[in-house]
Amino acid sequence: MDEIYVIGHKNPDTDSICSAIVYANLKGYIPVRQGELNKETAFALDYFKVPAPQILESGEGKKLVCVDHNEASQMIENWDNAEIIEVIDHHKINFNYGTPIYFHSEPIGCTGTIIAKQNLEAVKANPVLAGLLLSAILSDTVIFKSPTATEEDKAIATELAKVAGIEDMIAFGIELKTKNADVNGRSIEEIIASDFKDFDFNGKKIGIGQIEVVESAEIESKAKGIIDSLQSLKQSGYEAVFFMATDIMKEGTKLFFVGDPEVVEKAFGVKPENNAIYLPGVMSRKKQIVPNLEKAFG
Ligand SMILES: [Mn+2]
Repeated sequence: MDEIYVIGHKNPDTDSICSAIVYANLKGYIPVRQGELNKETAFALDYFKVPAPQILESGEGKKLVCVDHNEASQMIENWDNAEIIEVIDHHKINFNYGTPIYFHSEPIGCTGTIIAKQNLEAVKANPVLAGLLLSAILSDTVIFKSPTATEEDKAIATELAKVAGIEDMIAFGIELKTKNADVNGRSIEEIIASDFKDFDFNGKKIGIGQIEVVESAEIESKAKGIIDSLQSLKQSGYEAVFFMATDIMKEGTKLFFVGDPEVVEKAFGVKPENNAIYLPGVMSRKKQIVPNLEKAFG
């Protein structure tokens, strides 16, 4: 039988990595990744003593299960010469495929929640798998503060925490979330690239990066460098490029951008100043940024 690879999105986050590892483990498939681990994911793997999946450079000729993404712009190179056999995701659906496949999507906080739900007994029998999915859920839901988080995410996470031996799940979540928030020793380009996604809005290529911080003053003091960096990204072929600096304590996002300010004003109803707007209560790229921009650029 051909080997089957489980893969998350480009610039993988904790959900993409941990969901791939767990699903592969449950099914006898091989977990792989697109690109480097971020610090938060590295912490989670280290905590539960799990090795990082190998990097897969190309989908050419491979059988793939895609977790945590379903858009072509976030898929592996040469995915169109791969055979996608299954998708498990919680993002908006932008998927068109020539043959029937398994496609499981739910409007909940984390792919890890879907995998835990579908395989609850097996996951509960394995503290390491439970710990990995718990990490994914705490990460994606920003410790349940994100508007994407549901009661189901919280209930599943609570069960997983017990199995994984994590007594204080919120404290563990804060420890996890602060790993990526540390901007020391990283260039602005690295910070923007570490959680950056490409989107296709009506034929227009849009890039949206995000950092979640626990104290936003430091990142906001780098505004000029951020705009310069977005500008050079834009010149590589984007209609517009955005960078969300999300303060998970204040629960709000400073949205930096280069592109047409009128479109941004139309999208969010706020007049930009110095290539940025502040959006109180906004924490989720998928739920609070992408739909507005897709409409405004449409
Ligand atoms: Mn996810």
